[in-house]
Amino acid sequence: MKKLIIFVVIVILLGVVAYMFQIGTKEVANPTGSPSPEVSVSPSVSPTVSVSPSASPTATVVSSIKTFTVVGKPFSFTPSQITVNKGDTVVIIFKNESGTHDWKIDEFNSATKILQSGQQETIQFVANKVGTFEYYCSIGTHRQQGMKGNLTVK
Ligand SMILES: [Cu+2]
Repeated sequence: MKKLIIFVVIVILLGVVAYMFQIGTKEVANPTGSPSPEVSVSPSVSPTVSVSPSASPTATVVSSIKTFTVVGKPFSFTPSQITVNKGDTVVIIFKNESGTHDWKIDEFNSATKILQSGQQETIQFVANKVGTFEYYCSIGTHRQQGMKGNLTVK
């Protein structure tokens, strides 16, 4: 009787061990297959976020072009007062109505050629500093006789 009981216990133990071994091999085999494909998807999402900062600077940069037609004659400029904002691009269309003249402003290194009666020339410069600057005709004593004006940059 004792040999039979021991034999039955050994068979049961072997069955339990065999059952646990099967479960153990199944649990090891499963995890390696499924998780890896989900991890590799996420990195492709982030680059689309970095596009937005380039949109805002266009609103803050306000640089305008201010165009003035200045008529020169003995011995005056019309107009004799021009006002712009700092940073503006100033375009001067100088029309010489009578005599020999030019239009010159030292502080912005800008001048027309010497023009004869009836000629005109367009020049431009950037008003990059604040103040009141005199423009004038550099021919003879025309400046002293009144061929001058003021450019005010605010
Ligand atoms: Cu002149």
